[in-house]
Amino acid sequence: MLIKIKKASDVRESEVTDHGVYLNRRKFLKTAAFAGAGLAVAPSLVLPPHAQAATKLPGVMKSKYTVDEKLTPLKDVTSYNNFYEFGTGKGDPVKNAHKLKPRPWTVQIDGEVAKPKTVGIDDLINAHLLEERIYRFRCVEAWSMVIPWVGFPLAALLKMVEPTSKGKYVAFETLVDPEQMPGQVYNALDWPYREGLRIDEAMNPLTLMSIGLYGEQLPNQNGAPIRLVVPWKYGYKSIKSIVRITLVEKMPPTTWNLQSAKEYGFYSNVNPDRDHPRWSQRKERRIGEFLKRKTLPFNGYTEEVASLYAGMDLQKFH
Ligand SMILES: Nc1nc2c(c(=O)[nH]1)N[C@H]1C(S)=C(S)[C@@H](COP(=O)(O)O)O[C@H]1N2
Ligand SMILES: [Mo]
Repeated sequence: MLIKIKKASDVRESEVTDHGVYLNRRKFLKTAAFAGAGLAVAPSLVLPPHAQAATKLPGVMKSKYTVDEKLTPLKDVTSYNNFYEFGTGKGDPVKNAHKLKPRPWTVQIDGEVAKPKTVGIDDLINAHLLEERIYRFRCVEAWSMVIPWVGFPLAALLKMVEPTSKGKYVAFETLVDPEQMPGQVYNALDWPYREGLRIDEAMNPLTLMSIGLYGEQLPNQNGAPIRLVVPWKYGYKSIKSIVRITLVEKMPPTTWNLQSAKEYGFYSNVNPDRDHPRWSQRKERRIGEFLKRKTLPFNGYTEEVASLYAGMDLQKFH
């Protein structure tokens, strides 16, 4: 069953008009954010008076990078989670993540870049056009969801800091603070949680920095205030609650690869032809469905990403 990715030409006129208004507003904010002193002068986003909820994100455009599939209910998206900083059980994050304080929050962007920055989360958000993208999300544990994320391409953030020619990989780190993340008292993983991408994977238009889902700010258990979403890779690549993004020359260490290199490679592309040493990856359970579905190569995003791996042995470089 192939998934239809909406082309720009499929977008209805009404959507274009509605979102055009928002687009102009975001453009204005973006221009203002970069005028003169740069991010420091970004105006904070003011909610329109008719906004229904304080957390409802304004100015979000529909994206052409969207799949046309039934959404996983919000309740499942926010109560069946992997976030080991709050415990190793699927129900632990929703119980424990209230301890996380997603504001104030800063993200340090450094390493092989011409313009390193440490930027407040709201300035970072205001500097970008926000899009809603419905992506499939496939956990390495053979379950999947369909989630309407809100965010902006990682490529846009990277352009802002200007990677140098030595910036061949991007490394990400989650917050370390056992007071806010009680699971960090235990050594279930080696903290901070770390992930990494090759620069061309990071620059691919599908690679999203997410700040919300279902039209609202990210719930803590889903990685507030900002997390990565890489829809053609297993879920663990999509690192949550990011505090640092570093451009590096060499392939960076990643948490799950350090834990067990045979089970979790650096690339971690969804691949039904490469079994996890302890279970098959041929099928998956879509949360909320009874029958299993076939897992698709690159999670169904072959057209967009297969060229990144041309000529590579995907069994070896798993
Ligand atoms: N910091 C951090 N990020 C993380 C994890 C984690 O334990 N810690 N778990 C990963 C795994 S295994 C998955 S499947 C997804 C789950 O994202 P969700 O709970 O929003 O569905 O988050 C990923 N990002
Ligand atoms: Mo996962």
